[in-house]
Order: sequence, then structure tokens, then C-alpha cells
Amino acid sequence: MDKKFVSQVASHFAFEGTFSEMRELTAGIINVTYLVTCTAADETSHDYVLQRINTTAFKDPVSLMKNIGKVTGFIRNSLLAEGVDPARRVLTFVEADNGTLLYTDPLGGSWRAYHYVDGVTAYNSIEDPAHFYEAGKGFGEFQTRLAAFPAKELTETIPHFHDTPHRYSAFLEAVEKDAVGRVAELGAEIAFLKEREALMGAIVSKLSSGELPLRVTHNDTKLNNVLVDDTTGKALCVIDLDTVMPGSSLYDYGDAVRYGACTSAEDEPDTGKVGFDMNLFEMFTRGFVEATKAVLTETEIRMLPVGTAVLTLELAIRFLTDYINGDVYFKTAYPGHNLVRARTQMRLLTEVEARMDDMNAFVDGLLE
Ligand code: GN1
Ligand code: MG
Repeated sequence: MDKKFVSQVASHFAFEGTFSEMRELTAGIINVTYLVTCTAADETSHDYVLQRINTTAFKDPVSLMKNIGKVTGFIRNSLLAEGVDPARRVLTFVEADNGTLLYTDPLGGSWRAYHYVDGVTAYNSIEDPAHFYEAGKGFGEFQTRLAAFPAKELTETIPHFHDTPHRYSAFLEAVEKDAVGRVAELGAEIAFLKEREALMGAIVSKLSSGELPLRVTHNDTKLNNVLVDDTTGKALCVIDLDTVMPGSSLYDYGDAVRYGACTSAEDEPDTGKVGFDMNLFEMFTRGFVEATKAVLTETEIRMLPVGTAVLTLELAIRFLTDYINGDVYFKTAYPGHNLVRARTQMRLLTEVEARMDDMNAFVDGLLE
């Protein structure tokens, strides 16, 4: 989008000062994100994150921003009650000139904005293993703080988001339809997923039987969705709250581990480089369990390794489905990008499966 357009969007938010610069932030693969700098009359500069919500993924941005307003408000109050300054510990969204947290541009684009948090890094890969322990604490704390949040007040922003069997049905439909003629080349990948049908319901079946509790969860816990303080190295704040919805703690745990403990990027074309780092798994698990020990049940803790496997499988299904559908959901940089991503998750799942006994032994040890 051009600068003029973005600056016009920015003018509808209660920013301090006037728009002076912008830079696109490209880590996310769903929304379009800009870092906007405004300059005030006294020449101080103020940074904001301005995002256009992807309404193909999020069909109801109004409810989505209501969710975010409620959740950030709840966390802010919980921090204040403990005497903690919330400024860098929870995102602060900025009102638009219509009095809500959402602005709709003349072309129909949905925008929201929040204060940029300074002096922090959202890591795309792990530079220091201690950060992954911190990420575990950050996502764990997020869940613990929201444990008392009334889940029924939240709209499901993407229904069936982590319903893996549902994702698999959508995949089977895509295969059947073969919209862009890609299925013929995918025999091995399709067989890989079919062989793992039994794993797909491992979490949702226990949510419906009540063996696993329904919680308010983040649901998109990639490493770069937690901000780490550059000075202290501690996790400060969880970002990307679009998918905060009722869910399972295993979704948050599993998604974070499948991303962070993987030895390669999510779109590494050479699957020989895709491994599962047990040390990183242990670091994250310790942080997560420490931060959630007041709320997690024993069943949840014992199932953490299963959570990793299910979330890895689920993302493999989602990437492959999108490839088969002609790349309509995830942003791609080149034609086979989603296939590369799917193969990476499949390879990672194979690595996770090979370490299941060791992972189980580790979490058993945490319960002793
Ligand atoms: C998407 O946009 P981003 O990078 O935060 C996706 C996640 C996937 C992730 C894989 C709403 O997240 O579920 O795990 O890509 N978010 C949505 O990189 O679909
Ligand atoms: Mg996201």
C-alpha cells in the first residue's frame, strides 16, 4: 500500500502528532502490518503499529476488536491489581475517530492500531535458549491471567480454528475438488496425513468429554508473538490477539513448541535441516508449566507432548490444504511456498514422533 493511503488511514486514529514515517513489518503471514512514526508539535516522536486485518481469515473484524478490547482490558486490570505498570505488559489499542478500536477505510479495509512497545524484540528464531524459557513463561502467564475471564463473552473469531478433525475434513474436500489441479503430484503427502488420522482427534475428543478443560487461549503462539525485553531478557507481553478464543491449553503449548523447538525456519526447503531440539522443548516446557502451575490439570501436563504432535500435524494439514486450494489463505512468496511449508511440518512431525517417549518422560518428571 502506498504511503499516502496509509497516512490517511493513520489520520483516523487518536495518534499523538502527525504521520511522518512508515515501515512494513513482514513477520506475520495473515495481516498487513506497518510501523508508523508520528511527530508531535514539540517534535517528540511516537510509534504505533497499524494493521489491516485480513478479513478473508477474520470475517467479523468488529467482534474481533471487541474481543481484543475485553481481553486487554482484563489483563490490564489484573496487572494494576498487582501494582504492575501495564504500559509494556499488555498491548494498548488506540481509538479511531468513530469511538471504536476499528476503522474501515473507503475501500472497505479494516484497520486497528496499538502503541508500539519500545526496547523489545519479537524473535523469529531462537538466538538464546533462555528466550524460549521466557516465551513459555510469557504464554503461560497470559493463560493464567485469563483463567478467570468469562469465555462466553468472546466471539469465536475463526470457528473450528484448532479443531484438527475439522481441518482434516476441509483437506479431504479440497483433495476431492482439486481446484487448481495440484493433487496428482501429492501422493506421498496425502498418504502421510491419512496415516495419522488417529492422532487428529486427540485434543478435541477430550475437550468434548470434559477430560480437558476449556480455557481462554491465545491460539497463535509463534515465538514472534511474545515480546522479550532487550535489557532484562524477560518476556513482557503477548501480541497478535486475533485468535484469542475459548480453546485448550494444549493448543498454545503445542503451537509454540512446534515453532520454536524446530531447528529450521517454517519454510525451510531442505527438509534435511528440519529437526526437533529437545533442549529447547525442555526450556519452553519448564517456563510454561511454571507459569501455569496454578491452573493446569495433571491431564493437561501429561498431554503436552501430544499437543506438540497434534498442532504440528494440524499445520501440515492447513498448509497442504491451502496449496491444493491455490494459495488463498496464507501469504506466499513463491508458487510452491505452501507445499514447502507443509513438507517442513511433516518432517518435523516425524522428528517429534521419534522423541515422544523422551518428551513424556520429561513431563512426568515435572509432576514428581
Ligand atoms: C498464521 O499470521 P501469523 O504468522 O501470526 C496463522 C497461524 C499459523 C501461522 C503459521 C490466523 O499466523 O495459525 O500457525 O500463520 N494464523 C491464522 O506460520 O491463521
Ligand atoms: Mg497471527
